[in-house]
Amino acid sequence: MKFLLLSIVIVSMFLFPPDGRGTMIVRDYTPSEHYRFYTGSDKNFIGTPYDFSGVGSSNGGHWATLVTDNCFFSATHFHPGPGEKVTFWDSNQSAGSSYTYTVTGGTSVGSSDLWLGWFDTAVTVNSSIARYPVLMLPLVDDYFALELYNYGANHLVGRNVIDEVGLYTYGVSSLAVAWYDYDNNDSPSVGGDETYLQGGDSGAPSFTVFVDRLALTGVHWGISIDTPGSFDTFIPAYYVATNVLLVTRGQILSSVPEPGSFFYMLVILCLLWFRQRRCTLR
Ligand SMILES: [Ca+2]
Repeated sequence: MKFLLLSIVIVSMFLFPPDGRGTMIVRDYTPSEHYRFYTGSDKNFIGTPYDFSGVGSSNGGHWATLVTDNCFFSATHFHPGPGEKVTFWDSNQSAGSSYTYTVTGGTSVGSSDLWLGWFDTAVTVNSSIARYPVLMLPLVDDYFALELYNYGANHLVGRNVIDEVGLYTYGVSSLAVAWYDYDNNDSPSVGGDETYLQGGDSGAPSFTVFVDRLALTGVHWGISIDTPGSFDTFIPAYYVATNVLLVTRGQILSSVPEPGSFFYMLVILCLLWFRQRRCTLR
């Protein structure tokens, strides 16, 4: 496992003033390439091959990434609260079909900054809104050098490459994070698409492409300044903890690659054990 350098000075995004939340920096930002809802005839959006319909936003600038019929990921320090409305678009055109749902609740996943929220009703099955799987690779090192599609404020999409995955001690908590630098020197190269997160990006997702489809790796958490770079909460580390919460709502995360039957059995046994204990304690 590659651990983060403790000399990196982190400034978490929630330290930004609420009314001054910036938009993700994309090194050679070009609206026709990086703005999902660009309307010009020269549109050449880098995300065109992929389905971003499951990434929704609220009028409050909060982000929600759909993972099951009713439930979504966001950030504990910056998420849509109960009563807030979240809109999803089923294409890369803001004038196209959109669907709006009201948040009814949510909770942090353990002591992490990962937020699991839910809507009062299931996102309609006819809307073709994506529910994203989590990328579950066998080893932590397998995530090193993975190419990301980072979604950010104002519906921008850029790219970056994971440099580190590990635990970061923050206050009394140890958080599992992925870190990617902003140094114009990535391998594989992402060229002018390289991203550097800003305050308004908190709670939005990072994906990687697995067999031509998007799979979740992170939710934006913070940035480093001395060595410019961005932190995501590393979702795979919270896969089981999220399912412990989801199973009480009759839902479950999906993952790619498809887990072996033994892994499934293990997860289900853990969940049943947990549920039984909860019932016993009532
Ligand atoms: Ca980089």
